[in-house]
Amino acid sequence: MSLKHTDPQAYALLERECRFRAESFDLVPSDNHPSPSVLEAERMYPLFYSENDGRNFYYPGCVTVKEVEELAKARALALFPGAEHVNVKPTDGTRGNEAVYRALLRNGDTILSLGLADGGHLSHGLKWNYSGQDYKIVSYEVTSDGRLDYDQIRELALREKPKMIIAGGSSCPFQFDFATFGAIAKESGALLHADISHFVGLVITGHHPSPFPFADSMMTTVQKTLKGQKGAIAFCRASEARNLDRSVFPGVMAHATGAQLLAKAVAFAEAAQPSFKTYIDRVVENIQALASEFLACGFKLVAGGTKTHLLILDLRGMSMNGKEGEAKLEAAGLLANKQLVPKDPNPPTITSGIRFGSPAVTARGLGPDDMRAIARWVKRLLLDGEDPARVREEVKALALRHPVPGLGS
Ligand code: DSN
Repeated sequence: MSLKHTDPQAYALLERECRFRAESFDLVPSDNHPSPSVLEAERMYPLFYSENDGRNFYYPGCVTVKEVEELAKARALALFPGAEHVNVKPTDGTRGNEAVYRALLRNGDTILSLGLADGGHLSHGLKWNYSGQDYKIVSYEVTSDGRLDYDQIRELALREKPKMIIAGGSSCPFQFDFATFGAIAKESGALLHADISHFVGLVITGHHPSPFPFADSMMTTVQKTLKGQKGAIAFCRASEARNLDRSVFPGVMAHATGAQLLAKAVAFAEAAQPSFKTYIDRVVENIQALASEFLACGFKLVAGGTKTHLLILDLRGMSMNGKEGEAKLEAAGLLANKQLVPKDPNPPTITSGIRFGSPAVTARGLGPDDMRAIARWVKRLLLDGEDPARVREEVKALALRHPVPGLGS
């Protein structure tokens, strides 16, 4: 019996979600569509407990899953030349960062990280997150034109003497110069931690500098530009391997399922293929096309453009805030999220920006011409005040020509 017959109510929700996704475009830069092989690996692998700390297993029947984990580890390390040790178990990025901090820091230590309003992540020191509660956070900021100021970062590091500097964030149209971060960390006696969750695919394919050999630790999620299922992986130096493994289990989490580990292993193998490079080349080409067309339409962009897979419309000075803009776009089937801009006068629930990314639409086969069409739809909705219902029909027509991988048409 299929779900349709055993639980029609749940099935109706599933069907509605799939239809909505098929008829819309997901431009949230942290979203992506894993390949059918990744989805199959996660769906088919049997569910059972296999808790372990890398040496000791606490359940029977773990011979094969142990090999799955080793395969995922070997494939993850192969993606990042210079990396020394990886733990492939973290279930999400916030947990992955927590495991790294607990392995390398003590409560009360100082962390220097990018502020949330400037593109940082909540696990880099938000006061309502464990990171902001267990550590003393000092923030570096971006300049008013949306760029990193390495003189300011160096000055803060030398003055505050942090135990760790974090390079990375979730809303960064600029790149991280890890060599410079490494030099600052060395000079100030800090560890360097890289959170490359957003731009990991660009690192693997040479579109963004690698954190290695400069970083002491690194964390990335797997579901963003890496195109895997939800999850994370954390890296450290070989000398800290045991610390990190124990910090993951039993430190901050219990069980990573075999399904999660196998899906990661499959995604890592795919990311090593030439086709992944072709995909990321297209992600970059597509975001550049979107950026140019937005500028031609009269929009302002944070940092003036982008060197990654995402961009941020700066709505300051316009009649609409980020929240209102997001709602208009959603009504037309264009999913892009409200986003704080540097020195934003609005709170995170309102914002003055909208963040767009190209990973998911590129996975559906869209190209630069389609990105330019998307920019023009956004102009009609946000600048010309056109009724979203009219744009919705055009969006739907294009979306249905580009099925979501794994969902069929
Ligand atoms: N929530 C993710 C994002 O949207 O960037 C980061 O974890």
